[in-house]
Amino acid sequence: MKEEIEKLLAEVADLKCKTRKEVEEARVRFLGKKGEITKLFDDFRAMDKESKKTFGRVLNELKNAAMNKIEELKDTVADDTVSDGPKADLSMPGDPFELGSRHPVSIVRQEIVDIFRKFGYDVAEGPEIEDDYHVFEALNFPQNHPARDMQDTFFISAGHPNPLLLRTHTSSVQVRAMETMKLPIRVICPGRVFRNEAISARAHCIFHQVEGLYIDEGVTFADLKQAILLFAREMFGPETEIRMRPSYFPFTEPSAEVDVSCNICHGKGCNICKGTGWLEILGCGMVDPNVLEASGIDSKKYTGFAFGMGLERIAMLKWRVNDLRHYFENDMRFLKEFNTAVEV
Ligand code: 2NL
Repeated sequence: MKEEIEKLLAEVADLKCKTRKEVEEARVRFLGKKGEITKLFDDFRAMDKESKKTFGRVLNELKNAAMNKIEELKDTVADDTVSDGPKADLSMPGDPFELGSRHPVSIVRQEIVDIFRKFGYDVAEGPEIEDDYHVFEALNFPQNHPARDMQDTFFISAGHPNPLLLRTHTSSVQVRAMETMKLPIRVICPGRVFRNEAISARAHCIFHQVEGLYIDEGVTFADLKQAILLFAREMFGPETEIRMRPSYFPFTEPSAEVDVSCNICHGKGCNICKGTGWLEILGCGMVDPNVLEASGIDSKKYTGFAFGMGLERIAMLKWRVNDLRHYFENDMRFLKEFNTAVEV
């Protein structure tokens, strides 16, 4: 037993391993269930009391020496546990972090709002779920106007004297501005609007508008024309001309539709302006006295103008997109065309 212990002590002290696998093999050889040191312990148990006294301490020293050596070797050898498979290629590029881009409708909205803010307008927003009063009644829509029909408007609580509905224009936000803001009022109201329409290349049941309103003493149609001309030149370039055609809206009198000169063909005729040299961009007019009075504004003292435009239409003209549905489908190939990275 004595020689055996000394031999194993020397072997343990000299033990050298290059890999984890070799360390594990050494552990099994000395300390495993059938290992050499384990076997000595089996013999030890069969010894008489006297011999146990002699060998107990040295045998434990051998076991501790072996355990310490194995732990020590584990720390010094290379970890080859994954060495059989291919090594990771640390020169590979990482997964790219995709930057988002602004939606074209958001880009156009921001541009329009920024221009009117420079002119001194405040930005106002309001609820998408509105009541009949703020969408139709206060805006001088007659009771039998087709927009009040279920065919054109999404009603939420039809049959009620003042039913809830999804707003069909952002004019309701301006009505709320007239009810609450101090005069003079200059507001610009961007927002999402809803109409019960069949979806096509030119129409969608959800779309976006920006409307503007200016009310003060002595505001005239000449002020409206100048505001629209300055806006058009900021938006479409300093060479831009505008023309106004008479139109009709229940909430303005007189009313006009505004065209801007086509900056693609400069009047020569192209398929965007359909050969006319002009592109329709907005509707406007002098706020009807009935509309002012409905919101408690004295129409003898104050006058105002208002205008509204569809953002999808302006974005279609700006980027020459021929189908409105692109703006709603969120196809990454389309959205990536507008690669103005979002600032964070
Ligand atoms: C269009 C035409 C327009 C207005 C909107 C308005 C709002 C108030 C009073 C009077 Cl509170 N008018 N808004 C006026 C004229 C035209 O929009 O073609 N929009 C897409």
